[in-house]
Amino acid sequence: GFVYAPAPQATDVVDIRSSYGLFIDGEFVAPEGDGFRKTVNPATEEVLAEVADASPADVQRAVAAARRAQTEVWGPMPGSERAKYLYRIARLIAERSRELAVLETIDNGKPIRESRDSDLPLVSAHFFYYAGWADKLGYAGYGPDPQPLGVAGQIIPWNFPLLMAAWKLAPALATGNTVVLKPAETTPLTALHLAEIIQQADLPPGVVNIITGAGETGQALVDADVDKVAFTGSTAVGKAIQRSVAGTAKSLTLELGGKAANIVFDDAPLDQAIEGIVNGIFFNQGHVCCAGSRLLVQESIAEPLMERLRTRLSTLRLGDPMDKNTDIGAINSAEQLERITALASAGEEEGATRWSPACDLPDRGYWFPPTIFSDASQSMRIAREEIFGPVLTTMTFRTPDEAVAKANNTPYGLSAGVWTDKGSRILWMAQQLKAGVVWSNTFNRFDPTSPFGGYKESGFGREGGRQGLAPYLEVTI
Ligand code: TXE
Repeated sequence: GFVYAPAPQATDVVDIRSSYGLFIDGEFVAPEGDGFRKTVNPATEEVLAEVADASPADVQRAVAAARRAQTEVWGPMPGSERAKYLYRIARLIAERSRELAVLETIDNGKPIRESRDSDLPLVSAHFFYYAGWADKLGYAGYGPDPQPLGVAGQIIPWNFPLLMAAWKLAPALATGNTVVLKPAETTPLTALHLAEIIQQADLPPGVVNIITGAGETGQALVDADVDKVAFTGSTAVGKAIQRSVAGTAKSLTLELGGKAANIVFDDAPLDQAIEGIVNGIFFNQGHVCCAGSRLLVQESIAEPLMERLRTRLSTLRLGDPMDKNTDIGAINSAEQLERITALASAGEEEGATRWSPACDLPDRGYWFPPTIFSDASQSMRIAREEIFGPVLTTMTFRTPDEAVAKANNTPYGLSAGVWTDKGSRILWMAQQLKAGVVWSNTFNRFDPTSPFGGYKESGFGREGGRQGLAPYLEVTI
């Protein structure tokens, strides 16, 4: 059954300030325009803090600081020295991981078990990994180290706030670029506490600048004097950014939406597959760009598999994200809840069968129950559009060819999952699937050594691994 208890503010673990300025040139400063916006705990709707709204003039101040730091300090610095700073940041994040996990959970709504056991370990691992590259960029032996691009403007979403900051910052800094980073307006707090860590690590002023605000601030950053724009977010905004940088010399990488197929063959290890399906779509309330949001099941096992899946869903606990037993936390914002609700209603209207386990949703906060659609067809909106919530759309297939055709029948191409006992089939499927990541007999597994990124409208460029260095260098290695 489902349990719920009101979320405590947990101020004994993390010291949340009532107001946050912009982190520019190594200091927290007031915004020029005097604008602030509130960030709330989505599980309680309580206001956590007010956060500065950076105006275009603030953005320019941050970019100028980054430019100076890049040309005078960070660019000329030997990679071995840059590595020391990155190792220091990695260690400080690991030391302060409890505080950061709690802060992430109360600003984002994700279960503490996930922020503690998944987000935070991956955040420090990412800095450790790229610290190791900083002094090895000339390894190919063709001469001096490849040069950085210069100043990077980075814009990130709200689903993995600190992890996305790490994915953006670590490779940019390791390669000698400086950064102006804008977190999402509903989840700015962990990036601002990371700014404190950056101060604590004595990073030279201006190497990392963190400016808060909404879409207008992001747009001002894209239009500013930056050499590179790196964006993770919606496909619509990604395309708008692509139009903005067209006709400039700015380099661009985009990590956008997804509609991943999780494909289960009749010879799959079923216990494992059930866990993989649940993890694939309900991890982080389904606010995951690579979520396994389309379940493709081989027809012969569809009925028993759905039966087991429903039984498993009935054991998931939705409620207080700070409770260590919670599996499904809060939806990040009222806007996102509206989007999910509208798409789920469209699924019903288009004739799919909707099912959720019996569950009482808390009175306050933003919540959506784990939901499965069966009898869905490829033309329905729930099979085509990214829902970005705890909603699984199920379809069936008979042959491997049909599974591939259905899996690839989407404008997206970020990830896919294949569940089967046959190694040869896994390899064949991995060749056929048009997706940046193909998991076999697992899902949502991340490691800083593996490149991640999309085909088609899921974007371009890779983050993670050696490939994640290339988008920040003039000459790729
Ligand atoms: O995204 P936005 P939203 C998808 C998901 C979700 C939908 C909408 O389907 O339902 O997008 O989410 C900044 N110029 N994903 O509206 O607006 C914004 O401030 C520059 C998938 O929250 O794309 C934030 O920092 N920047 C995705 C960031 O872009 C702009 C993760 C992302 O917000 C801007 C998030 C502009 N014109 C949503 N407008 C994934 N791939 O993981 C907004 N921003």
